[in-house]
Amino acid sequence: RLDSTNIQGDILSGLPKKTEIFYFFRITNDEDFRRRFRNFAPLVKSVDQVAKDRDEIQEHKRKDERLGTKPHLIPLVGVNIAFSHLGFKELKIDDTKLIDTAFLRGQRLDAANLGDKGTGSGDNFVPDWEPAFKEEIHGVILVAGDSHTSVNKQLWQIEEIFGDSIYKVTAVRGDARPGDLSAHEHFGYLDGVSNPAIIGFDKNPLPGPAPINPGNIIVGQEGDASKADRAPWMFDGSFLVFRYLFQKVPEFDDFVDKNALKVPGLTHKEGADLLGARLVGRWKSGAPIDLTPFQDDAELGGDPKRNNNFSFAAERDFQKLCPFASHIRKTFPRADFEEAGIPTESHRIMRRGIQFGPEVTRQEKKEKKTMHGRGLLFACYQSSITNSFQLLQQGWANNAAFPFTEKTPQVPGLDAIIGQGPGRQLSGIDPNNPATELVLTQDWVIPRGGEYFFSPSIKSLKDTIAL
Ligand code: N7H
Repeated sequence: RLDSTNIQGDILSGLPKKTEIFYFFRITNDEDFRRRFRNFAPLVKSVDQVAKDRDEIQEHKRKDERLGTKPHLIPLVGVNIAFSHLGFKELKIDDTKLIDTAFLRGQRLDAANLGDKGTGSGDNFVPDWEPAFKEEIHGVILVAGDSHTSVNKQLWQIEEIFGDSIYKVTAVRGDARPGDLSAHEHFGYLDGVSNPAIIGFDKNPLPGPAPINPGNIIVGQEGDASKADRAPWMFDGSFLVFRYLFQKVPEFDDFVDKNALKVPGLTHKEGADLLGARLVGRWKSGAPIDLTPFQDDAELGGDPKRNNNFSFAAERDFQKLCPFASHIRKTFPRADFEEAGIPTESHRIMRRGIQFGPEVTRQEKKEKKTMHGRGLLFACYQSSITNSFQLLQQGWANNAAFPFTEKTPQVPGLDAIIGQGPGRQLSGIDPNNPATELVLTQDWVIPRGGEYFFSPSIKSLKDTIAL
């Protein structure tokens, strides 16, 4: 059984959030930092505490409904922390048994592998990132909550605890989108639908992909391929990948409009929506096109008992229902793998991102051009970055030949949303002519920074990090 009091809350429960700050810091004085850390550690919420917070939120929601009062959020914050390889080095903590080569090199040196744009080559490659993310970053503090007021207040307290022992490299704030769009990302699609259920943690997994062994997400647990090699302090931790991803929303909308699929019986707008759905693999409502290929079904999209219960099994080696290179099929190919006898569980990730930036303005819509930065603060947890995030981005999304199909000569193409590199095109977009390739005329997701971190257990925060 997992010890939910020992694992940081964001990893398995997801910190409840309407807003979240990722606060990137450098340690300026390691001894001072470790002494002060004793006062910081009690602020860090475990999976168990976050689950209780979620129960409290539900209880308030029910009460509002019972009394007929206007729904309101209760003031609530959650804090988590993670360190980069350079952070552990600064603290003189030996992290070599974390083994992961991507983590040990850091994301800046991995940017070229991920397909990020930049100049130079090899270890001299300089990604086209925000300047702060090209600096040395030792750790990230996550502060999530119901409102800017709660989160800011908590952050001030944290800054006071650490004083001069840390230097703020940068802080980025994410905010859920307003009103009914709060669970949708900026292109408009429902997000946070599909995350792996964990054996020994999720008591009532929803219908969908089989629950996975905890060690695919949590280091040292059953299913962690490097379990035998880890040092004891690494147990119950998890690698956190952060990516600062900007989205070109008016440009995406314009492309989808100009290339609307022409299907008898569908209006131009419906043809455009169908194209968008085939790029993502889901309709904006969240309904998977594997289950409802030609029209949206909002009820299905919003029903957690049905909206993840599909596997592409009906069309392994075919892409009439869902293109191979649609974002969700590329990043989790389900039966494309499993029917070939290849387990996918070691490549799953637990996604915990949040949107940032304002809604698209009237002027941006009119000019079909992004004028304000917006996108996704992408965050995900796993027990191996090389086998999960890095492989998903480099080996799958950016690889035109993936998934490796046996019976069709059609080349899948690049992931329509996050695929990077030359040859941004994909097949399977026109259900009636799946071999026809659609050229994606520009990138809609632009990486502008990131880092690889390790989020230690609650016990290790107290015994290994704090003095
Ligand atoms: Fe993706 N999008 O709006 O198109 N993603 N994603 N993602 N993503 C998913 O299933 C999106 C990114 C995964 O289990 C949905 O919750 C955008 C990166 C995985 O079926 C939508 C960005 C990586 C899944 C989006 C972005 C992934 C997934 C459907 C960047 C990893 C689950 C909703 C700005 C390298 C697949 C859902 C499954 C789902 C979008 C980034 C991976 C709508 C806009 C960088 C594994």
